[in-house]
Amino acid sequence: MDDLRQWPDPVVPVQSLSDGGLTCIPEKYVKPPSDRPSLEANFDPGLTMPVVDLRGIYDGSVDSRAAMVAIWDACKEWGFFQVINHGVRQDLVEEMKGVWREFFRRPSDEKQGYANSPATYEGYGSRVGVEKGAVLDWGDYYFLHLLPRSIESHDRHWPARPSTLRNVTEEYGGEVFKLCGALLRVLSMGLGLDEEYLRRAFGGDGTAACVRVNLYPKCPQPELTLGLSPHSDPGGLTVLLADDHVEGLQVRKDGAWLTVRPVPGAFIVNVGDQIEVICFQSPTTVFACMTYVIIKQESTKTLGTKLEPRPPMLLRFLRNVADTLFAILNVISNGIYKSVDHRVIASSKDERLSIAFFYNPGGDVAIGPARELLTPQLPPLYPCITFNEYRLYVRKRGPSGKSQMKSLKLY
Ligand SMILES: O=C(O)CCC(=O)C(=O)O
Repeated sequence: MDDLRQWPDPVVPVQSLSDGGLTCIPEKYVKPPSDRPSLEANFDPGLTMPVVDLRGIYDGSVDSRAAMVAIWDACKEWGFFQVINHGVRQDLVEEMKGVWREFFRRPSDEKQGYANSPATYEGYGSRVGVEKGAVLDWGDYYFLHLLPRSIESHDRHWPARPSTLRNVTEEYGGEVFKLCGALLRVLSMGLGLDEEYLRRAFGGDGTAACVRVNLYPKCPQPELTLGLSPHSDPGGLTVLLADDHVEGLQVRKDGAWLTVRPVPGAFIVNVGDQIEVICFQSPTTVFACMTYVIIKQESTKTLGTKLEPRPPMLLRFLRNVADTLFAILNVISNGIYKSVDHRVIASSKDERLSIAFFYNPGGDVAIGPARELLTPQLPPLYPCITFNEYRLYVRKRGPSGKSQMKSLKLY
């Protein structure tokens, strides 16, 4: 579907369904059995997301090295970590949650005045992706561009009430933006690059930021649906302010979905697709990548001939071996920050609010693997495309996990 002016089906805010006191969710929210969440067995006390104290990073004390190493490890093993002492004032954080809760309590007609379109997503919405007849998620959201100033959402997209919402959101955005700058420096250093590398790659002063405030209303049948389908974040870094009282975020770890327990006062940070693309080919993965590329190329050549539509068994076997090797080495490699699938489960007991801040490359900045991390033997695995092109690609298809990124791979 190429017409991004309007949604393919009428959009009904989930909040209005939930407030209407439904006992069964409408068919279009019911996920196929394989995509439904298991609402138990998702805590593993021995496997908790790393929590990093950033105080040392800011004051340059002896703890800073330990914090940096913890961030690098978390980005490789989890693609996610929580941060405490992150430098964003707690009263501002509380105000941010307060103004947005208040917005979602405004009358339905008022909120509908900000209804969004798939062209830019700015405003009040309830769906992601424009595939007609897609199974929907049990959540509403509000999306705004904050930076650079040249693309900040136009006045008409900003809710007029509560009257402090815009100031609070801009101030909060400015603070979290600084936090992301500090984290990006740490990530650059972990790749052996100069500390401004990733910020420059994102377009320097043209680096972009947007915010998505998610409201997951109470759901009468949370076992049949999801608040937000599995996806990796298309941009650079995400800083999530999760609900203090209601859990819901699940992260895919070693093939299983783990529910995140937010630490009070912490942000949850995750690596987006653009960072994975930039640092994908570190020297430590040369062996895995070369094996993978050569065998994949061979089997693709064979696949392409009319005479032999399927690759011979040996090649298929080798390709499977290469895939497995590649996956194993990815996990243990020193040089990869991963963007990882996550999703949100719905709750029958409580409504949940979360605020995702996205730190992204400038829209027309072309992102591809860092040249510094390539070797002559190693062709890039991802094409170089602008962030706007990538975002459009993702939006047209809707949330579908890491398959978005994998489908772009050159080999
Ligand atoms: O609500 C959450 O916990 C996660 C939100 C999220 O993943 C997103 O907005 O992209």
